Parts: sequence; C-alpha cells; structure tokens
Amino acid sequence: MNGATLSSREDILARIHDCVLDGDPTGATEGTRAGLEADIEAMALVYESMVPALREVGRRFEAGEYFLPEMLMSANAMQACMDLVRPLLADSARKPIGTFVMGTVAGDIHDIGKNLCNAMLESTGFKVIDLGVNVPADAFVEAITAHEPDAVGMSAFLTTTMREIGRNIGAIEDAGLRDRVKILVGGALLDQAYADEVGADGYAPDANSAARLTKEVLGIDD
Ligand code: B1M
Repeated sequence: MNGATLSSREDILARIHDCVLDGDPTGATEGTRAGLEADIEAMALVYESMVPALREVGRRFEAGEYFLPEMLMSANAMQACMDLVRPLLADSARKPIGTFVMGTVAGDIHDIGKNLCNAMLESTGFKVIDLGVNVPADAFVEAITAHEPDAVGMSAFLTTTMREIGRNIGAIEDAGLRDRVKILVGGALLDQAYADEVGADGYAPDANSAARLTKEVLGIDD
C-alpha cells in the first residue's frame, strides 16, 4: 500500500471499507494500522468503515451478487482488523463492575458482532465470559450456575436461530435461575419488540448500547 494515497481520514476509512468489502485482509489491516497511526479513534474505524462494509456485503449476498466464499473472506478481513483494534478497547486494569456471560445461540456461528460487544463490555468494566458460538440452552444454564453472572447476552443472526433465544430463556426459567440474571439480546434481525416477545430484559442494536443498557438494567451508574 502506498502511504501517500492515505493522506486523509476519509482516504483511510474508504481504504479499510473497500478492503473489507473485497475480502482483502492485508489491505484492510494496513489501512487499520494507518488509521491508528493517524489517531483515528478505534470505534470510528469499526463503525465508519468496517461495519458499513459488512452491511454492504450482506446486501450483495441477499441480492445474489456475493456468495458464501465472498461473505467469508470479508468476515475474515474484518476479524483481522478487529485483532488490531480490540486491545485498544479493553481496559483490564479496572476492578470488574459485574460479570457478563455472552454467547451466540445454537445453530448460529456469527460472532463478529458478539466479539465487538464483548470488547465494549470489557472496556466498560465488565468481566466477560464468552461461551463462543453455537451455544445450546443447557450451556447457558450451566454457565449461570457456575459463574453467577449479573447478566447474560444472547446473540442471534438468522431467522432460523432467533427462536433459540426464547428456548434458552425457557430453559433458564425451568432451572429456577431467571430471577438471578438480566437477559439482553442482540443481532442483525432482532429488535425491541422481539426482545419483549421472548421475555428478555432488553435489546441492544450495537456494541455501545449493549454496554450502556447492561449498566442501565443493573442499576450501575458510575
Ligand atoms: Co451470514 N447471514 N450467513 N455469515 N452474515 C447474515 C446474518 C444475513 C442477514 C445476510 C443476508 O442475507 N443479508 C443472512 C441472514 C438472513 C436471515 O436469516 N434472515 C445470513 C445468512 C443467510 C448466512 C448463512 C445461512 C449463509 C449460507 O450458508 N447460505 C450462513 C449461516 C451460518 C450459521 O450461522 N449457521 C452464514 C454465514 C456467514 C459467514 C460465516 C460467512 C459470516 C460470519 C463470520 C463470523 O461471524 N465469524 C457471515 C456474515 C459476515 C454475515 C453478514 C454479512 C455480516 C454480519 C456481521 O458480522 N456484521 C450478515 C449481514 C448483516 O448483518 N447485515 C449476514 C458486522 C457486525 C459488527 O454487526 O453482526 O449486526 P452485527 O453485530 C452488531 C449488532 O447486531 C449487535 O452489536 C454488534 C456490534 O455493533 N449485537 C448484539 C450482536 N450481538 C449482540 C448481542 C447482544 C447485544 C448486541 O447481547 C447483549
């Protein structure tokens, strides 16, 4: 990459956007490094270049212009950028203000958004226990028993996997644990109405609001 071509904030953001869209991890990470060196805030790199690029990938996939391999290559390019950005978001020095268990529901392997939420929750001061992807209901129940978290987050991205959230909440109720945790949900297709329908305590549209909402439902106002 020619550094001279990245002379402005706009150039850098556009470069990262285009490289994520093209599934080019080398160009995307070079752009991200250039952005960090130019003192562009980490969250701006994520939300003003990478996230819009993946939104466009989703649109192209839906329109039949991109197929699974292209979607995967774009996801990998974003993950490579996130590896550079994530350490800047975390603040491990603070005493935790609470414990958060997070997982992507059964049948679903989307984790970029979940990982971004984890980074924001950590930077807000939560200890995050990440159960990973394709997490069955009993694993959520076991994690609540084992870690006694203040809140549990469930991430779902497919029409077919959204319903797992309701199942998970049912399993948590059946185990007699519902009163012990706040349950928050998120993912591309969800909204507040869906959260209300399945009996969650809240819906967050993005990583910043996930962290803000968690503090709000737990009554933390530091
Ligand atoms: Co998939 N995929 N995908 N995919 N994918 C979507 C979700 C889709 C909307 C694309 C489309 O058609 N427009 C579509 C779902 C359609 C539907 O069901 N109605 C879809 C499909 C169909 C599929 C497959 C079925 C494709 C196939 O195999 N034919 C398949 C399913 C695999 C499976 O899970 N079983 C599949 C696979 C994949 C990849 C593996 C290639 C890859 C994921 C790689 C990975 O995550 N490691 C992928 C990708 C990249 C996408 C899109 C393009 C981008 C998702 C993303 O990472 N966005 C996506 C299109 C879209 O979302 N518009 C799409 C960036 C990320 C930062 O945003 O994920 O929204 P987001 O996360 C946000 C918020 O949602 C929120 O905060 C995050 C950060 O701001 N949030 C939470 C997320 N989780 C939260 C939890 C919380 C709170 C907030 O708890 C408190």
